[in-house]
Amino acid sequence: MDPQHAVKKAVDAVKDKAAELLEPPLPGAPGSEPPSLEEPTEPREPLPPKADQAAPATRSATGRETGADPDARSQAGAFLTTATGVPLRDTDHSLKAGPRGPTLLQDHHLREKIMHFDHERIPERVVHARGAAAHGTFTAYGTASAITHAAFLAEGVETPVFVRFSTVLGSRGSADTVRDTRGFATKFYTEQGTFDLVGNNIPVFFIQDGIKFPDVVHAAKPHPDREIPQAQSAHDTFWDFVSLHTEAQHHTLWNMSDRGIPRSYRTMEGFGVHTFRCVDADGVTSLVKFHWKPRLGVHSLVWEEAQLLAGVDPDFHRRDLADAIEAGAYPSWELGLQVFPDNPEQTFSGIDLLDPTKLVPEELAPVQPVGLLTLDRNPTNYFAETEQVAFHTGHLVPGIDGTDDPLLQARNFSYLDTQLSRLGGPNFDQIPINRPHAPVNDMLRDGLHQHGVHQGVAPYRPQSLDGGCPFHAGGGTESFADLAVSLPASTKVRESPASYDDHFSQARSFWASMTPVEQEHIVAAYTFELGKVYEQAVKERQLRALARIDPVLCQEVATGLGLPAPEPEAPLATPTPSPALSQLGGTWPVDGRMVGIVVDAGDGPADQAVLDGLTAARRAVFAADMVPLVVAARGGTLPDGTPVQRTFATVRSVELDAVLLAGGGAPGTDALPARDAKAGADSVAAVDPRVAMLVQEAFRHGKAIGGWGRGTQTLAALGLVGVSGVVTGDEGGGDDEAASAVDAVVELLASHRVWDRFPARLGG
Ligand code: HDE
Repeated sequence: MDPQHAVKKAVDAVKDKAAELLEPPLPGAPGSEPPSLEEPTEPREPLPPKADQAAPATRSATGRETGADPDARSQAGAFLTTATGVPLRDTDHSLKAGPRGPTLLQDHHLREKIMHFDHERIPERVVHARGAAAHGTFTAYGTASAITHAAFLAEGVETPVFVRFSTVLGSRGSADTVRDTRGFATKFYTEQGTFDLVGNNIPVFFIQDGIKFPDVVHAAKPHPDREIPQAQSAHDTFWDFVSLHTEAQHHTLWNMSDRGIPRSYRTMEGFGVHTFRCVDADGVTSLVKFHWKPRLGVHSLVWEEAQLLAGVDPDFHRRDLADAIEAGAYPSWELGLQVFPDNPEQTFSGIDLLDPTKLVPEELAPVQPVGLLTLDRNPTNYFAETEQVAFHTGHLVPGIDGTDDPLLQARNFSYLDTQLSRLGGPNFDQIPINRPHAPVNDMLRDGLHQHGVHQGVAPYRPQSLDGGCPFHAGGGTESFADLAVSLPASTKVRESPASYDDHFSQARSFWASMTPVEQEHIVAAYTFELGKVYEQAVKERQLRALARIDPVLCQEVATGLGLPAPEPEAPLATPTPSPALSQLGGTWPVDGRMVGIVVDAGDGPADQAVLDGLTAARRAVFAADMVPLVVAARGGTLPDGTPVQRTFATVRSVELDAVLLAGGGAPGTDALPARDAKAGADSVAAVDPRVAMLVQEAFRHGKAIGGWGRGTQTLAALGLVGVSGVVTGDEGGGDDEAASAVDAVVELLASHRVWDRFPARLGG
């Protein structure tokens, strides 16, 4: 290459890099390089994974680092082979007796291909079937060392993790945004073996004893006769159960609150729910509850958004997690502990720590941060990683143990047992995503899908033929010790302690902790769900339960149902509000938020200002670590080459956190009711009806809206100038107007929604 050409190439590369930093690529490309238009015919190696993707660590089936290239496990080589590596010339035609003849039984390639396809499915999880996951790292602050000798919690220790989020009720293909509890399960691959923290985004549970788990799940899953409704609690069997089994009322109230419809997995808290027992290096024990606190704050959808999203983008949470990681907006959470003295009663401030329907308010026991979790890599293969990962509450490490919570005890049995039918045998710990990062030296042998090639002849103890190995580990902090916990003298019974009989006092406190707008949402959620119930008796019975939570809540829901509100059946305890339970009132980072920028620009001279404003707005959105989506009447590119990501036909307000109008949103040529029903909505002259709907929905959902230049005119035509949370620059437009509109929108987004657009009637 001549030197001039080399210099030009280097300068171009620097320019490209600078442009990429200013306008990084939008997430969502399916492959690591753009495909050719024609089918490729030149043989080449498989494409590498995308830059944001990672696979499980390369460990042997027994946990040893293999040093192998991580790609060694994926398909290799340019040419098609059979499952046994025999090169193949053709996979498009079966072997037949003549071109029109019957298929021959001797076609071993056809048989192998179809046999494998026939068995691609495994049973989905009986609960938490729908999930999304990511790889990351947990870095410990060292603050937990005062109460536990767990090595991964010592200062500065970095532990690889895999986290799977999930809904509980829906099937594997159900929508993400349904009203439900969310799973938050973390696998820590520690040097002392694997620790699984298998939690939820709600700190309490429906039942106090694991023996009731099949009951609550049978009640919540679709009705067995018609198998409807999918992924919903708004049906008779769910409300039949929770209204009779009133220990479920506290958890149900959380589900009916905004916690049941999170905005994102990135904006959810996580809770270990049960109380665990930690032990320090001197053998002193403490009782603890685990909390995950999201750096982005706890945010939720509004119900209409959640419902629309279930149709518009059923993968909304899955996409959001993957896109944020791909865009470099890495989600992170602080792990925190509530610590309680390990007293013989196992209570704290009168709260029974073994009752999983109760929480301990943070005002009584503050959450003490002990480390930071950051998710920074997407899986390379959904099935291999997200589907095959197997969590287990019995995966504990030295320094952390369970307690006698009867819900936890049943889980310790269930999570091992369920993998036998889900993953087909007892060797699921040897699947790549489940392999420990600590050396395994067990005496477990054989079984279906055994991957280990064990040496020696004596997998038993005591023995001398293999030199006595494996030996018992020493009694220090490096080995797991079952803690010697004293038990009171007792009698074998099938009953619960008296303290478990209180089903309402904490539900009352939760209601009292909500701000008025959160209370309004709860009223609406109960009214919706019970409104979907067929049997009058079930509705009336649930109203009786609501009367014991709060008479105003009960009255409001009863009014919506057209039923009388019953009186409480027992005196109501005085609630103790816990402000920490409310989601409102703070400001948080806006990383990875989606901002739609509507533009209608032709190639006339007046349009140049619109395009310049758009460029300035996109840059400002990127600079705020958010993702801009350009929305125009048609796909392709704008006159200045800016790519269009959404058209008026494909966009919907629910996929956006804020809407900016860089241009006027003049009607597209396809604004015809016959083409697109949305385009037939009531229109305002000179504004495309779909743009009008986009803005009106965004307004209704309390989202930040901004406009400048012709965008201001559009907002004026829609009657949205001078109203709360709508930022308008002057009608002349310009770069500065655009950038300052983005700044104002960032400020609004920091508190998530424009809350004063939701005036609440309830008094708090
Ligand atoms: Fe689970 N739960 N659970 N659970 N659970 C499962 O395990 C079970 C409970 C939770 O992403 C299953 O591998 C019983 C509480 C999460 O893979 C199963 C009881 C909490 C996940 C099972 C409970 C959870 C599961 C289904 C009552 C919050 C998804 C497939 C005694 C602290 C993990 C599987 C993933 C999954 C049983 C109660 C959280 C059947 C018997 C309480 C996050 O084993």
